[in-house]
Amino acid sequence: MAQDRFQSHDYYLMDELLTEEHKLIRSSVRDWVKKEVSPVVEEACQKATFPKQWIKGLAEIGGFGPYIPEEYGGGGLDQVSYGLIMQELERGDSGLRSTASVQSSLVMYPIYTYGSEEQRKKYLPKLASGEWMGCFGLTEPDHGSNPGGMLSNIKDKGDHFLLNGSKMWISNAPFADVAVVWAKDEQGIIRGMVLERGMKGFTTPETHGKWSLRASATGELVFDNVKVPKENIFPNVKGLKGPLGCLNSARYGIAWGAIGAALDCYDSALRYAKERVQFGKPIASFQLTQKKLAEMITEITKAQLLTWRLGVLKNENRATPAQISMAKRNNVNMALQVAREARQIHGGMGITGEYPIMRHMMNLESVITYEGTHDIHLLITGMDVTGINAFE
Ligand code: TGC
Ligand code: FAD
Repeated sequence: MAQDRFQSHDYYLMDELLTEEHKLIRSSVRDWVKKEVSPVVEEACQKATFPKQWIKGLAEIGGFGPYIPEEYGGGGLDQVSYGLIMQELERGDSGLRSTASVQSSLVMYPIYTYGSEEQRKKYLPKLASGEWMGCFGLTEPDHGSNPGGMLSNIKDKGDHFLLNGSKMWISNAPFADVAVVWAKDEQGIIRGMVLERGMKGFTTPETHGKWSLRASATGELVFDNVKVPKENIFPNVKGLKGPLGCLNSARYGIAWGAIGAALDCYDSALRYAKERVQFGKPIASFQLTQKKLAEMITEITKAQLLTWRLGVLKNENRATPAQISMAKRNNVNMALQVAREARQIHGGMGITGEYPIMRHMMNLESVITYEGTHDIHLLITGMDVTGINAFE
């Protein structure tokens, strides 16, 4: 990628709603992304590798467990700070944000929220420092949007459970040291547990051939009679609300993250439109280009307002799952549309790695599907406003 010339855009003076601490956190993450991510991200995507050196940096900037209390190694920050961190990371690359949001919201959050004190003390500090990386296994080959139908199961064997089944499409799986896994017990009740790499019968084959999120490692989790000690089961949650509760937190982070990707595309398109001359004029002087740019910044601004308000509600423990669904769906779709328009503004250059556009666009094709697809979130909103469940 050419030099990272990103400058952020704040059309509605949203910065006035942020504290000095928020702005400091945002600028330190932005600086780190410019210095450590932008110079290597294009090559990492071309080669489909996750740059492992990012782990140390992510830990240093507080990217793992920003809102987990400090006594467990987390940052003790509020939800707006978490959102801003996700925004800046995804400005760099959705795969980078994925790595951080899985670790924070899908691994640390459930251990903190559903785990025993021993589980919290054992895992959280190491996850916060990046010494251990985690993954989250909910999706199965035949159960994606409908995780309640999962087939992975545990059988009580006295002092341990025996786990069988498999998970698919699991971010961070190929290198994860621990996995938060959801499986049904003999009564058909979903239980959560922590697996550790090295447990006999537990393997994590990598998924190859992705055209999207190429800088994020994805894999399967395979459980072949894995002995899971009883102390590894989460004592404080039972049922589908366990994994779905984690998704609230991760989807919230994605709603912010998508704004980062959109801002990067818009910023690049605006600069390119002013610099690129055709028919003797900058292409920014053509009304059709101005329409694209004006609509992009309008949609970004609406998404920023939505997300900021959601952050305030989340800080007050008042954000509902349906409100989070609305923001995830709106903002990811917005970012994808912005990326597509930005690609057009860049002309042929828009398909190259000289600019971040095509990479963001391809990444967002995963983001619009994972953590609940675009249509599933629409149906969650539909259910919320009508009171009628379209899934039944
Ligand atoms: P349903 O009967 O509606 O609900 C079952 C129980 O769960 C409760 N619940 C929630 N609790 C907390 N938060 C939420 N968002 C919740 N939504 C529902 C509900 O109250 C009920 O509780 P209880 O006590 O009555 O038992 O469930 P359903 O089977 O009809 O499914 C509903 C549906 C389709 C909305 C849900 O299953 C869904 O969201 N599907 C999408 C699946 C999904 O998002 N998978 C994501 C996998 S993880 C991932 O993609 C990580 S990508 C990471 C990265 O790289 O960044
Ligand atoms: P399906 O559920 O088969 O859906 C296919 C299509 O049918 C979609 O368009 C969907 O909207 C539609 N559809 C399904 N049901 C309905 C309905 N009732 N009404 C209308 N339309 C419907 N999962 C994890 O557990 N952990 C991870 O870390 C993780 N990381 C991922 C990383 C990547 C790169 C990707 C691509 C996925 C990841 N996932 C992860 C899985 C992800 O959450 C699922 O892909 C997603 O939930 C959709 O499931 P599916 O792919 O099986 O699609």
